[in-house]
Amino acid sequence: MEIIMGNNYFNRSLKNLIKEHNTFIIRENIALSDYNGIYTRFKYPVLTGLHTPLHWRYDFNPESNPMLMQRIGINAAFNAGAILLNGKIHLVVRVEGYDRKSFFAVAESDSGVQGFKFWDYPILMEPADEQETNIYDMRLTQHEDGWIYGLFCAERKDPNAPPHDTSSAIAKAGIARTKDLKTWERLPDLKTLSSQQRNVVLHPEFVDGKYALYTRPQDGFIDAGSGGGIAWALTDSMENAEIGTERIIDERVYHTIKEGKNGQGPAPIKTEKGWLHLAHGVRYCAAGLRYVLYMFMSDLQDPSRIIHRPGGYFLAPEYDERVGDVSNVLFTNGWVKDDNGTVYIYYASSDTRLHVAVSSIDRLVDYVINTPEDGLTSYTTVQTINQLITKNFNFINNNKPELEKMV
Ligand code: M1P
Repeated sequence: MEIIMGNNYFNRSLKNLIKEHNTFIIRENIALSDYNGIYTRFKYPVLTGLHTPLHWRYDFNPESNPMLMQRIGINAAFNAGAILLNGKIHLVVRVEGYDRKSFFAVAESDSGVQGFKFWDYPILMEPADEQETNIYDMRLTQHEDGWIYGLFCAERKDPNAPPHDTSSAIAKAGIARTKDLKTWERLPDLKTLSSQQRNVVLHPEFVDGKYALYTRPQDGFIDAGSGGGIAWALTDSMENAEIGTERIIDERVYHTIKEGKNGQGPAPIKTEKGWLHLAHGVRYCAAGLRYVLYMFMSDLQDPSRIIHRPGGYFLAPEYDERVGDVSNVLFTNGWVKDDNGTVYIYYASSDTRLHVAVSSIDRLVDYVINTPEDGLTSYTTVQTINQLITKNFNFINNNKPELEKMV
């Protein structure tokens, strides 16, 4: 290896590196054929750590990097906020370095299913204070006040942890706003009575003249303790956001996909029938925690009132998605509805990579309204299945001639 080093080696390696990276970035994504009528999954993740620009990771100067070695490693690209801006889908991605620090970076694509390209620089988000250590999971809300808000988790070491405890942390809801995803104004963190906050999301419209927040009060950093449901609270201002009592509107429930904890995903989408919500639910199992995605719908006039609760999960990790830095996890904090009613759902698997599933408002509304609720026991589950079987047999018996012509 040493023999071929020098300019030729450097130039050849750089050329190969750039060529391979470009091919990788523009790789065509393939819609998978497994059908449930609800959404379409795709073969490849839309973003991984390897999608980050080479100029974030390599020093391109042969003088200071004659062996063209990677200088800064990017471990993962996952939980992304999403927004349609200037006709393109933009993601504010949680990027994580080899050093375990997360930060935000914008990637954009024309199609929403492939070709996502990061902007030249990641976002240099001003910290709320010197103790802030890590930021992640931004939810973007295009609010009717004219600003795009980014709410995210801002984490710091627990100041009350004993000296030998180097992992206890406090999670707060960080707030920033922008008009173009380029210039960000950091606002004070949300003031709340709860000792920990994650998964805080801003509702896109004023409610009773106030800003409305979906929150997730929790006692511990990982353990929800007495909290752990999706809560609702109002604040007069986002410039000094402060909430009092948080009312749980979607509680965790014994022996369901959200028995451990749950959290609002992206900001809800308004439809004629109600607000569509996407969320994550966490259950306990022998392998640890299992994170899946679920949906619900809330009332148009009172978005804190849930009117439809389809039972079970909407999307769960499968195949390669099951494995990663934190295995058996699907998480979402971004989706986009385009002008045709197509919905692009950005979900991350196992805290490692980001995928897309494509659906439509019509399909999601139908799913939310017509999927049976969780009856909470094995007995009621079988009753529900039996009702569908009986309905199908009645339909078949009543429509035999027509059905025979079809097959
Ligand atoms: O590791 C899985 C997820 O864990 C957290 O979610 P929650 O607050 O519901 O436990 C978040 O840190 C999230 O980023 C992560 O994907």
